[in-house]
Amino acid sequence: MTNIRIDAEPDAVLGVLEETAALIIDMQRDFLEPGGYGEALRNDVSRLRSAIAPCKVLLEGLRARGVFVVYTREGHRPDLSDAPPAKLARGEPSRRIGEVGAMGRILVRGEPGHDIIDELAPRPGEPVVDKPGKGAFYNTDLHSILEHRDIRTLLVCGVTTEVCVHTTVREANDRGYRCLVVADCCASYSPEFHEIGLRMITAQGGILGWVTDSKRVLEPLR
Ligand code: TIU
Repeated sequence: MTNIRIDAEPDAVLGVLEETAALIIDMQRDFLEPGGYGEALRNDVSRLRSAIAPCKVLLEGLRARGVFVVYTREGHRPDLSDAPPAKLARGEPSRRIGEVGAMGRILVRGEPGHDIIDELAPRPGEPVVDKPGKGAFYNTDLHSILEHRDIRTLLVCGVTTEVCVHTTVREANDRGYRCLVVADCCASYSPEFHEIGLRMITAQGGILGWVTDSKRVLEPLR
């Protein structure tokens, strides 16, 4: 077992490398590329691209040390039977979930837009968890996957900071995981929400978890 110390706010985290996993939330075309769900919700999708390069560097460093990597994707069954009507009803009718966009049907599993962006394609052996909601633990087998590996600490990356990353961190925190949110590997359509979302995690002595960055994660792994 390899003990590691990762510098973070509000304080450093002591963990075990073999009990640490990277959780890459929803780095999908639907959120990061034009013509998908993010754009359908009237967002400037280019704002999320800042997270791509740091995620790439972080993943390369983590993989070199054998750290377990798990990906998630938000999306629904082609018949939309797993999508709550209240979620389906949001947005302009022609650009709602299930409608045909530039990357296939919006936020539907199996469509080009649903896939992870090419820059961060998962490697063989890295599970991809499909989730119907914002939180990665809701109606998925993520908790089992992590428990079977004795994972206790999560390095959380992805989009968007205040939506799926935040919801997942809250769910993980309640399940006993130590969450380190890797700030430069996350992004939001709203820079203000990104900053405030991170502050909400570390407030009150780390009420929901810790915040760090890719450099500080990789430092003890060199
Ligand atoms: N709209 C928005 O900011 N996010 C989502 O709908 N999903 C995720 O964050 N993945």
